[in-house]
Amino acid sequence: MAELRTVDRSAAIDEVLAVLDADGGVIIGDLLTPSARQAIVDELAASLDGTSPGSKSGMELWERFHGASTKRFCGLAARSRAFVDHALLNPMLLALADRLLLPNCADYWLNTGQVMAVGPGEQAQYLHRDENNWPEAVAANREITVSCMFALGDFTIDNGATVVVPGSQNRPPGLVRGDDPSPEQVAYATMPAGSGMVYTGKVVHGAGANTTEYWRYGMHVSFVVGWLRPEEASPLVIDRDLASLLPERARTLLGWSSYQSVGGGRTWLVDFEDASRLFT
Ligand SMILES: O=C(O)CCC(=O)C(=O)O
Repeated sequence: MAELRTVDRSAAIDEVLAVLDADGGVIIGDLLTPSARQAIVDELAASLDGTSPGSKSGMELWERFHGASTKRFCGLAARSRAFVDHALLNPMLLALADRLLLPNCADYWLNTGQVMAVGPGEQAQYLHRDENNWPEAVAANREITVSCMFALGDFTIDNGATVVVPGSQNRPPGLVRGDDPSPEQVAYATMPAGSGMVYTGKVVHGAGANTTEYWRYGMHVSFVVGWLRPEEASPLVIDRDLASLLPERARTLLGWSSYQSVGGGRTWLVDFEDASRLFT
């Protein structure tokens, strides 16, 4: 049983990528400043209070995946401007996404921004790989998605810190829906509030069990290559009026611009025009 390695927010991108490459996940200390973290917590407080635990999909697998005692909600850009400024546009996270995803696409966009608050007594989530959302697109040696778990509160082994299987990112592509690693094979994303754990779409991971009486407050942000459909339909939630108030890069990440593929066609157009023209 080990803890994932932590690097400083001021570390060089190559150093962060080297740990990510070796372990499949890397903790970045102080990825959010204390005031940014507090602003996100404050702006999401009403949503957290108003969300009941568990999934209401009626789909057995999805409900097990989401957990009966875990609170989840999306649409974070509509709920919190601090989320946009400090998480969606986080310079370190975007720099890592540039390096991991841009070799495989002309641009990427938000896959989902999601609160994942693991409640007291929650069981461990089954281990999985995020890239399996898009089985048709999975290929060895190609990253299609990258994620960050922001710790909005402290993450400990006891309260459900994310479990990662370092090295599993190098296994051949394939569906993982539950894995049975030995205790020596897993590492935990134990981290103080304000840190973020960046992980690749290939690494096997999942939320740990929460054996405490406290909530583990996490916020997941992931990006996916621009030629794939994201998990969350952001432009259907962040409407045009709200999008018009956001920085241009945030609008693009949220789906309010079009995609020009490398050497191919343009997609996600509005009457043949780039969707970003809606704001000029
Ligand atoms: O909450 C966590 O620590 C991880 C959750 C996760 O991997 C997921 O729901 O996709």
